[in-house]
Amino acid sequence: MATFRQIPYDGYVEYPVQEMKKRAAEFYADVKRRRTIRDFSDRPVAREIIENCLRAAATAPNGANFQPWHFAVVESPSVKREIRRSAEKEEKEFYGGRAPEEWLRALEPLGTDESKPFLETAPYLIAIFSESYVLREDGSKRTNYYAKESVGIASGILITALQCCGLATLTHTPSPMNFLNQLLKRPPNEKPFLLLVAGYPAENVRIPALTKKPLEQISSFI
Ligand code: IYR
Repeated sequence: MATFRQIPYDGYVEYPVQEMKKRAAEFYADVKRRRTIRDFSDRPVAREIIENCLRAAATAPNGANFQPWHFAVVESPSVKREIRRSAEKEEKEFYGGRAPEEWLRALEPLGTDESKPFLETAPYLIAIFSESYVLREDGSKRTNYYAKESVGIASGILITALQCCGLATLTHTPSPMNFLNQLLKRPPNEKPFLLLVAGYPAENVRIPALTKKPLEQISSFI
């Protein structure tokens, strides 16, 4: 196989150390304002904003540059309605006993339940699919290495990009979510990874008073 042509890396920007410290502190201050919300406004959002956030997500580092993702962006009210109907059906079973007791107890403090009106209210649902393999013309499968890791990184960038331009998100994982393949006409080599809800928060939205583990607990410098 041919190797890629090597070109100068002219995108790198070096900052003076003081500037780096300032940027790190500012980025943290900004990103820590992100909170998952469960109540969205129906205020429309310009498609161009979503498109650039998707372009940003697709810059993610990924296995062998195979870029194993697909973002199905749902604007259509009727498709949103169908997604809500299918998700609530699965979630009803999940909360009604399919989920292990321990899992349901872990969710209790968050107060989540099977009702998912935000799937219809929010202007955008972005179904993120992970492409675990690609079918070659001869019918054989080419593996996409580290597909889940790659799509996880891309999803993180997408969430941060959306926050950066002033939108709120909800990472929703109806379980199971195979119905998304059928509703969004995605092929069987793509597995639903995350259903990202994006839009403006509803007025007076409330969030749980969560805290994050301190740095000492989540890191070690060796
Ligand atoms: N998929 C369910 C359950 C759920 C699971 C976890 I882990 C959460 O952090 C939140 C919810 C739902 O979306 O309600």
